[in-house]
Amino acid sequence: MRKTMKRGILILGACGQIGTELTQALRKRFGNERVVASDIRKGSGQLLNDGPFEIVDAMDYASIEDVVFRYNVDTVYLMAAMLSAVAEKFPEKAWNLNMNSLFNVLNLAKEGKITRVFWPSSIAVFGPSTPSIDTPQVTVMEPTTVYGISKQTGERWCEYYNKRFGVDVRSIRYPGLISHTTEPGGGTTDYAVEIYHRALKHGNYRCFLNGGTTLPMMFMTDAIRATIGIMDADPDNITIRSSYNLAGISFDPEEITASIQKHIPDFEISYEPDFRQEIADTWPQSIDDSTAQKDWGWKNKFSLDDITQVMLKNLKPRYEE
Ligand code: AKB
Repeated sequence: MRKTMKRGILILGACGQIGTELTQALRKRFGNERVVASDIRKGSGQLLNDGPFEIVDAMDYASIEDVVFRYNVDTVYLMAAMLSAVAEKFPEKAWNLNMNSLFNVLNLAKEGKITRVFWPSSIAVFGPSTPSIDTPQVTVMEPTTVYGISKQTGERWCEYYNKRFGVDVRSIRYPGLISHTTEPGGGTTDYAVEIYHRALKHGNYRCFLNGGTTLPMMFMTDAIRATIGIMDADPDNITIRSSYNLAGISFDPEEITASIQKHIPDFEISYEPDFRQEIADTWPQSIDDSTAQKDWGWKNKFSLDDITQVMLKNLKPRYEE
């Protein structure tokens, strides 16, 4: 009997906040050799040592195509992007990166060189005119940030490539993500990671958002499970080809402070909102993800107190003398 070689999986932007943990999870599941990590520059030792790593610029079609051929890749996770806060500083750069990388991957799929694409969207696709509590899957979307505009546009292109060319592209609108393994990369929700580091290192934190700014958030373990879950789903069950709403938990800086104070009673927070407050004010407070639940069985697991416990336990050794 002829043995068919298992095809490769490529992660573009593997050294980023989601990419790092996604690469580890996919390697654990499919074997180190099948999962090719790539980024515009070399990342951590583990990503390089555990399996194949390639320098790839996600804006360069030819360099992605080359890796796709060399590793017989059939699935691409496009995790390279410029997030909300940095994108406001470099609007054109953000637009070029976020859109060109998506076109490259969608076109590879359209040309039959790969068969499946995962592309991350975000709660940033929503704007001030969107209902902010239990934001529905289909609703008004008038994003006011560069990042949000690029994600909203990307969603439309994903849907278009699926309907017009049959591209199997799947996507999630990630909320703010919290992880002790990887640092966030220039987003508006980054405070929810910084706060744990500061609590352990200094016992206080000056927050760049106001105390009552409620935003949708999620622990990285749940986000990775969601990413793998949507890619595992039967294509017939994926009824949304733009991007799925994904709910985790919702909290504001005061609530995360209270959660940390259960472990570090003296921890103090102060507020000095900057330009990121304006971005946060346009985003939803909570998300209705019933379509993801129905279509591919999504359910969040980690509560705020669960996250706090895991974050403090895992970060503590770093700050102990
Ligand atoms: C950001 O804050 O820009 C990101 C996001 C919500 O997509 N974490």
